Amino acid sequence: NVSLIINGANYEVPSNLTVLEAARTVGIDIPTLCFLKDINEVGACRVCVVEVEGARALQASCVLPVREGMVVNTNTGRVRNARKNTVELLLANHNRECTTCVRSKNCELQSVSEELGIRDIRFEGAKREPKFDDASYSIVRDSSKCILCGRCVSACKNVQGIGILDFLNRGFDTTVGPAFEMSMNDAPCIYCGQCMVVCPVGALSEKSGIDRVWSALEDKSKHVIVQSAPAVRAALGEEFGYEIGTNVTGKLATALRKLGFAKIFDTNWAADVTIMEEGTELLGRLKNGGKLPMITSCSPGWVRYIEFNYPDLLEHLSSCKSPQNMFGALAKSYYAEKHGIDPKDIVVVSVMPCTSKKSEIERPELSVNGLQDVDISITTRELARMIKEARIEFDKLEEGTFDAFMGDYSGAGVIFGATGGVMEAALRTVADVLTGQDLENVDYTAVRGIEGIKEATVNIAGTDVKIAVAHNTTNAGILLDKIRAGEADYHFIEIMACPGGCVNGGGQPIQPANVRNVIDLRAERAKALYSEDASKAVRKSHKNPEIKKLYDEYLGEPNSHKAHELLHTHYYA
Ligand code: HC1
Ligand code: SF4
Repeated sequence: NVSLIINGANYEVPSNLTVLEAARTVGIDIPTLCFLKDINEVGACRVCVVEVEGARALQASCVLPVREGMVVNTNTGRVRNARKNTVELLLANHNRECTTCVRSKNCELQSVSEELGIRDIRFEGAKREPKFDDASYSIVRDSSKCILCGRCVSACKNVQGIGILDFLNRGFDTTVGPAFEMSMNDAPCIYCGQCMVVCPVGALSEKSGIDRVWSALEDKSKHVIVQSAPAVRAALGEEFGYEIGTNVTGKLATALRKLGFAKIFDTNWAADVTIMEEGTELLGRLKNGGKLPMITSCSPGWVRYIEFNYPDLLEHLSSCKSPQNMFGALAKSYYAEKHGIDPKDIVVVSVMPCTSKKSEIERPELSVNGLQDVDISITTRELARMIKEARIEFDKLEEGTFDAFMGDYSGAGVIFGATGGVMEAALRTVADVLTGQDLENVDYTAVRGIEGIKEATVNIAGTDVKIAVAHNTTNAGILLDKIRAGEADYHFIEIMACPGGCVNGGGQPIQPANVRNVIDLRAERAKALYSEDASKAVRKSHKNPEIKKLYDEYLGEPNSHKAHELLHTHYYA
């Protein structure tokens, strides 16, 4: 421990803290802007400056280690004035069109300006004009909103291990973007959106599909159905004031119904289908000497990552389409046939915690009979905006349920949204098949939790199945390097592109740094899914009655010819 004086009072704090952390632990708040714990600790914006006795210049507290005997002042005229100056300079050339900004009311620049009491801007900068990169299906970048905090650069480089974004040019012309000012569409960006959820302002946002959904809903010639991904229910409530980690499945269903969709279905149902197909594929590979380890293929950011960076390992990927696309393919075949609807008239909308899903649905091979599996993919955030625009009072909604046919799901389908969930869901089914029993224990706790790479050996009916689970693409890369070097003897691997899995996807509600610094969103949102799983009577995909019906009435066996045609795909080097 060290003792120091902050604002005239003596404190003893652990010696490994920064001044910012020390102050906050003793209840003295210091404003920050670029700082994001563990991700961006660079002292770039200088909003967190403090006065330290003996030092001439003000110091950025987020990168300043505490020292024995230090005397710190966080609230002098000089400090307040410096912070104001800094923010005013940022505002001087910021595109301050707050009323039309996608991040209005959820903007950290707006908040800090308000907290510092900035009422006019003493500097007249050359205000930047909107400058968009909107060439991709997933992400829109507006450099006129960027404040050069570096959070997106750090998230892409240090969290995801990718490094698409960097600082370009110098001085007044400094911007952030891919090298050579290339579009994100031309860079090997995986569209995970991890840059977006850490952006404090409106410089990075999803490409909105809201207008297309509204138009489809108005079009009387269309039959518009919706599917909602596992992780959406774990976070949507945050947009309406619910505590982080609240499961809002019932209200989500009612909100979707009120928005006017003809049927409200659930991607969880398709996750159960995925387990049938993927589990069978794994058993086949184990039996017939197929390519091992087999790796999951449901996270489109992850699929892009392996396509760009490890094309030599593509044979390891499961041939399964993602649940999102399995759902779409079955909606335009199974559902259409059973209900006598022309698939051309069906519009499939998906609500996803993900920005990469918007690009996934455009892949030409993810189609059936010339129709794309999924027509429009919107994020959890966009759904929240639609609910608000429709003036639906979310907190007052009754608890509803999803529609039968493609809406009933097992606990296994729910946990897909958290890292380790796909693996656990698969093990529940594979273990029953290999033992020929209805096993009672369905909790594979070794694959739960937010450790970066989890490994386990599960003995099933006398066979040791070696598994691994990785989330975020840095960890994915570590496992792939092992496979490439011939040092991995796993049978099955789950990989999700986002840290924590889909619950922390790039399309989820954006929490500001002051929340992210103290709450682990990955863990809290995952709890919402595991508790729903525990509450379900049916917790194994193959026990879901609607899944049995799908195979009995339509697909025959998992991995049948028809299943292959509709539900499997291929990848590109
Ligand atoms: Fe996911 Fe998936 S779990 S990829 O993380 O396999 O997005 O939630 O919908 O498709 O089911 C995302 C979540 C989601 C798919 C499923
Ligand atoms: Fe990097 Fe992901 Fe952002 Fe692309 S979407 S720039 S890969 S963090």
